[in-house]
Amino acid sequence: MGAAGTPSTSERRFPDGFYWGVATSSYQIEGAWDEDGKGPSIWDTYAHDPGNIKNDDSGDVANDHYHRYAEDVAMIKDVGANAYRFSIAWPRIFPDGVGKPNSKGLDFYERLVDAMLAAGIEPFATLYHWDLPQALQDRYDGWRSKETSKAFADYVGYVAHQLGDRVKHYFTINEFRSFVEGGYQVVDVKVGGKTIQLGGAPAMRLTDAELKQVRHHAVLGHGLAVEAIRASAPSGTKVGFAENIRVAVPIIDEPEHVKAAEAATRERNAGFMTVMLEGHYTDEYLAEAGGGSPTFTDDELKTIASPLDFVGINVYRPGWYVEASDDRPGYREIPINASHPHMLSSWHVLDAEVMYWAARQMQSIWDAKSIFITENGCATSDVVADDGRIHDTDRVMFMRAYLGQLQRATSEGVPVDGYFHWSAQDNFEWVDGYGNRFGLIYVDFETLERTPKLSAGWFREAARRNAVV
Ligand code: PNW
Repeated sequence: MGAAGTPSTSERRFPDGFYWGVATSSYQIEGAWDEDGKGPSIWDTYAHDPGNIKNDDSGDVANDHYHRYAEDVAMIKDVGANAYRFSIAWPRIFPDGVGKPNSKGLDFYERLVDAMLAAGIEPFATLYHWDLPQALQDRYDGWRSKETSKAFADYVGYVAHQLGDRVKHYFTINEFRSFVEGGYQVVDVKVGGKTIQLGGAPAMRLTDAELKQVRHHAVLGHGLAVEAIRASAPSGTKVGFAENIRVAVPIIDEPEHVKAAEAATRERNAGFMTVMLEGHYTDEYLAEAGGGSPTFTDDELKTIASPLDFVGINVYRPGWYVEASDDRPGYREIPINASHPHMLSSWHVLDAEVMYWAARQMQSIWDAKSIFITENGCATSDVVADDGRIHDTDRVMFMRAYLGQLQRATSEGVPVDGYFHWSAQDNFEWVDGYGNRFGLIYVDFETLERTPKLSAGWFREAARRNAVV
């Protein structure tokens, strides 16, 4: 507000009705890994195998959110969020992947959703955040088989039918790219004379050609799930995906470079985002040297590109910097400099402008009409200070910068309808265990006590003002 109580002209406001959300996923916070009839997931198996996760951490107990959900919903309300993106653990609902549903598993999500609604928080459910029922891994080799895509749709149809009176927004699958590339093509890297396996569950080592088929089954699972939601949820239910788009950032903001970056983003997301939004694979993708071509039918492509109500993108870092080129394919990649700043995670190259370009390209390449930022956040080296507070100034810097770029996009008419901060609270990280803290709320993993960080206060004020503060 300006001095006279009028909105100041420098206020960087978001559109009215903007959703201010926080996000989590089931395996990373729930714990209760074998309670109330839940079946094992591939992440239970993977984390129980010594050496796979730093310090041999696992999600067995995690944040014990399964039992503390009421406290957690109250804290989400306290940080000022009006939306919460949580994920549903498939093996809680179908312990065996398919067959008879486990009513106790569903009961948990009903309690959680009811608590959110009572607190005035809009539930956004993600239906797959990588915790595949182990039974489907054993039976079908997971997403190597189309049977898994079909089983996914059956599970989704059931959930949408059961929760449809209360949950109006669904994300089918979280980060296709991460679980496909990371899970089905693990790679060895040498670090200090030791060989480290990079990747995660189910830790398969497929060829490039085989990997393309897995990608195809993942996007097919998404399309079948969209159809299942249309068939089983009340009309008005909205659905989209949550993909970690890799974004080409133009090195100069001039039309020729901007166009080159769009071409690069479209091509480099060909196996996921592009086929889901365009209904065909690009010629370049199909012709990639040594990559083979997935087997698919025209009907499957139609399903994969089922119309969506919104698109969700997880935005953390620039994928590449790009400049225009006279040579094919019309763009050239610029390597990221060794001294380029990054956040605590070494992969987390810092450049807030990726937020602007990610949102803008969803509109300019694919004419998206409703966009959600389904994840954005960073790990920082948080400690409880002598005064009992957690001074995560770098997370505040990060949020102000990224949300500033998102506000820039909305002010130019890019239709962004909400933002979900990753994460609501510190949690289990897929490879780093409990060492990497992404939360607005600090969690002491000995006592499970939760404490809002400095950044939680920033978020609350931004949400209250619906503006960058
Ligand atoms: C996301 N990258 O994964 C996941 O959806 C979350 O489950 C996870 O906790 C979070 O990020 C933080 O790690 C990512 O390389 C994986 O740019 C890779 C990247 C970004 C996010």
